[in-house]
Amino acid sequence: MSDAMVAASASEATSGGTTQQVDVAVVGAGFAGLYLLHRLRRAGFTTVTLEEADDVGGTWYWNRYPGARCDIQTIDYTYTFDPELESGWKWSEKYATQPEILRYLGFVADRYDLRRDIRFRTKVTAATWSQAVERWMLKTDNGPAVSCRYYIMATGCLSAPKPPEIDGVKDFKGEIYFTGRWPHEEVKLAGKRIAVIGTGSSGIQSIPLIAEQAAHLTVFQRTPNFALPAHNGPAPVDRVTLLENDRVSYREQARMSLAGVPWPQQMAVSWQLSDAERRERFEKAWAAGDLVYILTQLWADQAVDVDGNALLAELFREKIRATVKDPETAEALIPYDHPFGAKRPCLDTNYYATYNRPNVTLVNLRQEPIKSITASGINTETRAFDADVIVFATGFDAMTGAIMAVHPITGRGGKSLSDVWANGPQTYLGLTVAGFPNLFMITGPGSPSVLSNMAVSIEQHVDWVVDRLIAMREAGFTTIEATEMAQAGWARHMADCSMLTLHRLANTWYTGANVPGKAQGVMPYTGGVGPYRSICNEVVGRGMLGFKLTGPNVAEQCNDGEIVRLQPDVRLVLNMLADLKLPPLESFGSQGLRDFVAQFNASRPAGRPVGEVLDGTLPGPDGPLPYRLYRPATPGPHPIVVYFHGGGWVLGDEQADEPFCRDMSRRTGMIFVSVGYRHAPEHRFPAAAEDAYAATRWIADHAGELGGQPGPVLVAGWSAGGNVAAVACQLAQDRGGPQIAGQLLVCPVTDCRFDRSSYNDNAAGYFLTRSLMYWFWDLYCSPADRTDPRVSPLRGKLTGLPPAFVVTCEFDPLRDEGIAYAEALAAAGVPVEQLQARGHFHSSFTMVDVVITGVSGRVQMAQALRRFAGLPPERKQGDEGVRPDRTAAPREISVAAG
Ligand code: N01
Repeated sequence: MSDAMVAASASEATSGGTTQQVDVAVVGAGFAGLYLLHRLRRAGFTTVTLEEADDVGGTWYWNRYPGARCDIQTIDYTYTFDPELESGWKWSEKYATQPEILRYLGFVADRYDLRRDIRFRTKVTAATWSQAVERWMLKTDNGPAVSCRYYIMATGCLSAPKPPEIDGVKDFKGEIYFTGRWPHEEVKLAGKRIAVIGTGSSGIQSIPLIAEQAAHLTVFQRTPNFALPAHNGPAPVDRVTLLENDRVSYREQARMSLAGVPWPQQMAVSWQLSDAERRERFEKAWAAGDLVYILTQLWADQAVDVDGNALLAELFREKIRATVKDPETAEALIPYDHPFGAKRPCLDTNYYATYNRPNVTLVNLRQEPIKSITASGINTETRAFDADVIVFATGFDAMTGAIMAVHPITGRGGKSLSDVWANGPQTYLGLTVAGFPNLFMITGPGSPSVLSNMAVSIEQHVDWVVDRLIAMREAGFTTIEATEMAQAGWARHMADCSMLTLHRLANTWYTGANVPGKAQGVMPYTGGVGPYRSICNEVVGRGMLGFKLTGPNVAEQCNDGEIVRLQPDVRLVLNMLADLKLPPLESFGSQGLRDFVAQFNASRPAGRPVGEVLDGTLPGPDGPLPYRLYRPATPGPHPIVVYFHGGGWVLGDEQADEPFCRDMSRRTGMIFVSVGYRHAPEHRFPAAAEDAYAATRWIADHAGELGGQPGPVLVAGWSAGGNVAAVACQLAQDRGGPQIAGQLLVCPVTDCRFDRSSYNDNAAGYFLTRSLMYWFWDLYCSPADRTDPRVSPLRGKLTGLPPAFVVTCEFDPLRDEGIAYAEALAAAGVPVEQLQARGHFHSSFTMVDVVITGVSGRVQMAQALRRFAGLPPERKQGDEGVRPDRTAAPREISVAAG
């Protein structure tokens, strides 16, 4: 349809009123809307921006309460798209005030002459997609409706203030202010009795300044928050120097970082550091006064592990106790209900010290909830507080509130966005929604947005969207829409990412928990800014994966699929490995590959502390075999697990899977004895199998001497170690002992057939490749021997074997033979549970402390071993924060009849 015809039908649709016709309509003239307008115009799109306020600024237009400042250092919280703009503005402080940021946005608007395309004082009241004309029709409360091909919401994440949900607000006879809608004219607070409700960032920034003016300030706190002193002043010299020495790479590092500020990935984990080292790191962060720094730079497990986090939270609490003189007030101000960072922490100036002032009272609403607001003040359940002014610092209907404020947004087939999002926002990449063609959101739910430096995330989203519109125009496409499959895949990936962090352990606006009745779930993307950017780029690189594109004169294009099927940390590991650009591992030769693996293992943390680690040797069929024993710190005697490492019968030793053995010893409360068996090509089949059997028998016979429980042992192994563990169970049965109480087989080799699907599906790209497996087989076992059950246990006699827990990983060439073994055991009447780990690769479970999403699998493995040993399931290991992934629950395989 030509644009003239579109215009005609669009004006008919507005019952005679004039309709403004544009290519793109943008809602919002804040950080995102201004940059959008600039880029769209430059790209030659006709554009209008609709803005409710009477000037530019967005959040910085509305939030003018005393003390409002940004809490990302201003040299980072700034546009970076134009070097001349960067050199044309100099920030005056480390953290700029709201008036300065607003002046900056005005300066940007002037510089690019943006205001002429902005309709101020204009609210969009409804938006409807017309499939017939392939355009959006926007109704407004001021001036003509707008007909646009593309509708982009740049409405901000924290723009819709939340109603206070307290009875009696309208009865109050004094003055009422909302931090998020602070008046433009001066508010006179001096000498008044002031009540502030709310202690989030807005409350914490404004309370010290209000206290300086008020006759008396009463702060009503429902939940205490962590606040770090900003130490505001000039921008820190070291950061400015870093930026000015190489602006391009500084900005690029920010774009690829976790949170949009260029700090490196922290590698040291809390338990590798002494108390003194941890304290030193904490003090440095406290002095730096930088939220992103303290959120990311102390130790690697601070944001993913409740124990690692608790160490930091406790140091924080000490600071609050040391600052607030009255111990009862101090205790009330200390957060205990959420891990540090799970809820948005705050940046403050004199916040805690303000409670030492004689004119400030803290009311702990956990002890005396607000009953109502009256004509003269606020009544709690136990007291009445008179006030001349009430300040609501009660927050926002975050992330979805401003989008849903345009109501209804009606997509294809008359679907309303509020219905589609009734159970929480569903998006693809946080940018688009299936069923709503040509609608984009900037920093929408499902993107890193509020967990990042917004300036960086906004620029990335704007560039991505405008570049797509340009590419579509060049290719002749006129509509773009996310597919349901892509959107569902993104929801799964979002859920996988949020399993890694501690956000879901807090009641926070990140999850919608602050708004009564709102569907709850972690709304921002928690996988990090850099990974997110690379995913968005990958979508484009893979032919707009997950999008349907149509146009009048071109064939429809739809590469349907899920952009990320790997677990997020697995994806990072595989990307890092891919960046190494290694040749095929088999090309190293056996000794070369052993050296490579040894070097690789030397750089990883050894694993968490256990009670004792002992080295020894045991007699093998052809000489002594080394072993390493891991004893739990709990009182013994403990059951013993005989463990066999992975490495394709060629690589590794009794120390190769040390982090896994330590982790499992702690989780199970059992002794793990990791055995160094002989390797190919020096010792070919059946050396490894015979060693495994001999070691199992010897360890069972000497359990007492090893400090273990006499009686049956358990066996476990990973990969080729899983193979020899399975074989040891069969040999024990054939040869009359020892007794084995259960077997844990993690990604085991079970058969010599290479034609199962997983060998093809996962032939390359997941570290363990098909060609590497072929090489391992060739080194270990001649073709004539391969059907022998001592190397292909799937072909053995399975009836009567010990109960088994078999783990397989989706992206592993060995996946299907593991599944086949579990099914064959079950068919033979062996009790079997099987964990099919979605999104994992061959090494997921042994890369402890790297692949964090492997925790829930190891928890289940430990529970299985304890069940096999007749022990109760309980063993606390500090990662309660990492809840088991319900989608990855093990399945019990029923015993097939006959
Ligand atoms: O809002 P909040 P905010 N009765 O939701 C309490 C950004 N920001 O405006 O925690 C009593 O954080 C509520 O209690 P609880 C920043 O991302 C940035 O302060 O729900 N109390 C909480 O204490 C920030 O996170 C800057 O139990 C009630 C407070 O009100 C986000 O905006 C500055 C209540 C609300 O805190 C939101 O911050 C300011 C009730 N009925 C904000 N309802 C910068 O520096 C709510 N509360 C860039």
